[in-house]
Amino acid sequence: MKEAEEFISSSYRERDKSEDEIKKRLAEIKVQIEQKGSYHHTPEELEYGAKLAWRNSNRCIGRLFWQSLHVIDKREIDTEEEMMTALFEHIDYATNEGRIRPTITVFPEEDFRIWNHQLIRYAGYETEQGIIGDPDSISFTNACIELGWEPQYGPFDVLPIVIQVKNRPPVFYDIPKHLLIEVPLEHPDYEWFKDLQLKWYAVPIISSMKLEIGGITYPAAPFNGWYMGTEIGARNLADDDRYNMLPKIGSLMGLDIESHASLWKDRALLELNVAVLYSYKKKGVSIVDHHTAAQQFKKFEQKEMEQGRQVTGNWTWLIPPLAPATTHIFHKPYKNEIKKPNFFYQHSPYS
Ligand code: HEM
Ligand code: NRG
Repeated sequence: MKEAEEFISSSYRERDKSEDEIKKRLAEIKVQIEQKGSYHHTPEELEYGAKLAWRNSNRCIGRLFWQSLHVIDKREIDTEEEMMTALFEHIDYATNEGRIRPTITVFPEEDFRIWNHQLIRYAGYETEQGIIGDPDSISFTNACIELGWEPQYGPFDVLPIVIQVKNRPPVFYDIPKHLLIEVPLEHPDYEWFKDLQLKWYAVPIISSMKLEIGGITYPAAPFNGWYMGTEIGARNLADDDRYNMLPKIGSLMGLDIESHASLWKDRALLELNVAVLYSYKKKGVSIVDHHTAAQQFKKFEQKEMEQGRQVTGNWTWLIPPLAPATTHIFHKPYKNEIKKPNFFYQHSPYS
């Protein structure tokens, strides 16, 4: 009730509702809580609550666009098949042939769980010859194999979507090929770059976090925006415990990879990131570079200040992993206070 009160009164006020409406709605919620121990959000409360959860996401640099989030209300679904269909629809709507639309689908408050970290992600296999694919996906990939999914042992195998409904055994579904956009990576100046046969998928759709609004928790509420280039070029393909591509790229660039002081890592990292931005642009898939993203975040800070709200943020996540000190974010502190509604980590349903 206390969480509901906080959410309803502050969000209704922001939406220019009267004190009378707040009172009336809270009385209604009180009855619902007394009768069933919980209450039901109106579609408007859900929509605005999801937007606030994005606005309050301290690790996110993309928050300028919080008001444009497209919220799909799927709280009334009942079966595995319905959930699968809703997830495919999310992928299709959000991908939008490359002109990515920030989208969230909200599933029922209980009994529905998505096992994937992201709806679209590459498998990782631990083999006798070493790791193939994305090392970050190894444990989930093993869970999929145990459920009967057929491993292909390629470097970029798209994992199936695993959903679990009402404590029934989990089921997996392959994402239809026509719904997937992937971007093969090439470099504007280095002909050889495409021969590395690197690629990444178009849309990051986080599906492992829970959405909390006004005391109600939604454990399945996958959301997406578009990528910032560094997520792919400075982390996913670069980290030595991910695809670890820097040594290969540095060598192909003809750099002295034996000497730290040659800054071969920095130069390889830079060209990998150039390739990511160039390739997404060429394929017509939305992406933002970290300088533009930081400028957009600055605009978000200004707009929030104009509204009399203090921007909270997690500096360690907000600074980009490439040239951080070239952005304004690096040079100021952020208060990492957790406001609600928000997205939170939750226990993995497997392992
Ligand atoms: C984190 C960018 C949209 C919620 C992040 C991160 C980046 C980012 C770069 C840090 C990720 C990392 O270091 O792994 C963007 C961009 C968007 C966008 C460019 C384009 C529109 C969204 C949307 C939501 C959202 C639509 C939710 C509705 C979050 C959350 C995190 C995050 C909760 C933290 C994730 C975690 O803790 O693992 N975002 N974002 N973002 N973003 Fe955004
Ligand atoms: N770094 C992760 C994705 C985290 C969220 N990033 C976004 N979110 N851009 C990766 O896959 O590289 N979003 O909702 O757009």
